[in-house]
Amino acid sequence: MKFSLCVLVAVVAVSSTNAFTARTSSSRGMISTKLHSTTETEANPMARSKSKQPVFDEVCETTGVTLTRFMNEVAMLNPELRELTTLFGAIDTACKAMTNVVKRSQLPSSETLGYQGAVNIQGEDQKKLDVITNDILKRALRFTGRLGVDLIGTANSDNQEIVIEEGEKYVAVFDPLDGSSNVDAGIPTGTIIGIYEHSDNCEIDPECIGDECTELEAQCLANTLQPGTNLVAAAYCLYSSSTFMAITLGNGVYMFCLDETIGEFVLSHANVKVPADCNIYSMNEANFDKWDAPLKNVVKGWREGTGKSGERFTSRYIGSMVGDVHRTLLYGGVFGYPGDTKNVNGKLRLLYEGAPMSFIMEQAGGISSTGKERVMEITPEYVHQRIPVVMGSKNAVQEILDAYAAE
Ligand code: FBP
Repeated sequence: MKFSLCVLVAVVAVSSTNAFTARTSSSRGMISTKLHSTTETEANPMARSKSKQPVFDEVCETTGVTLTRFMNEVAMLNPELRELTTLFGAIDTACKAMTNVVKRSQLPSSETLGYQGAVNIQGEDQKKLDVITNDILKRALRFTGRLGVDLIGTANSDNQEIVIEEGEKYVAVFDPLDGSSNVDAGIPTGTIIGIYEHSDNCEIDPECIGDECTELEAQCLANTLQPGTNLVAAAYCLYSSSTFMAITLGNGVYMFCLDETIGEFVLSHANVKVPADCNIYSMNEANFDKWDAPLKNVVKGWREGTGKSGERFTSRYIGSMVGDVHRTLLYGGVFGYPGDTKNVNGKLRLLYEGAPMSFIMEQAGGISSTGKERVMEITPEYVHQRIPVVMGSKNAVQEILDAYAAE
């Protein structure tokens, strides 16, 4: 009864405005526009074109909208997104499992302590948790049957494997446990996920053998190398004092907090907007001397209160991208892992860190750039390509872009 009551309330609530009339004629569009306020949506240059924007029925948020319910409503109002919402069902379950594994990981009895004793394709020591979280999410996504080619094994920071499923719609890329170097100290970590549409020129005959396979697999791999502007959805899950999941389907950012008493992610922040102005920067300052001059000058101005805003900034840096970006979305600020004289492309991977997090930041009204280019417009040349990234409050990030442009 609560569900229909809730919806009923919604209709009545908005009847005074023109939204109700909208409900009778192609109601859905208007309702979402209404709740997002028409002007706001029009003013949000990042909002996907109307036809691509999923619509939500948000009025129920006050009564506690679970992620499952939220996705059901999205599917109901946007039948073309039904398969995508199924994927989010798997992501929901996997993130609940991963938050438990992470939380228990430091218990003496835990099997997940320490290193796997192997290195991943990038020569980094692999933690047992990296492998376990990779398997949890890979299996959860695979068994939705919704992934055309899940190059998860390949398109993530850890190991090599391709799984082929015929004829489905999406490709998933993800970093199963971003910031895993912090996990043994109980510092926040997270999972980052990007969902692309799977293009058809990737039909692999599972019977293929030898070089023929590798040729076709390479073609499929290329299939994943899409710019962020092709993302249909992105999400991160933060494992910290609370477990948060933030998602975008191309029409705003929605955050859900895990209520462990009911085992559900519950909508906690609807249509998140990162403050345009801020006084926080978040970068590994140990690399300061190796940064480009434009960036150094801007950060120096922020430290001294001589920057564009005249505000003296403070510094916050967890060293886990998901944690630093989550705080930036809520409090405002500039998070970045810029290039420097040692690592010209910085440290973050474009495909499964930079692009998905940039999609979320842009959908929240922020900016994400290399300093010179919009991260979302860069097409990866290879899976583990790294990219310099600065993202966050638009006026502060713009200050960095202006400094580079003036260089
Ligand atoms: P991993 O994907 O290997 O965890 O590395 C990414 C990361 O941990 C980011 O989450 C974080 O922003 C950055 O590296 C921290 O790097 P550093 O320790 O050099 O500041």
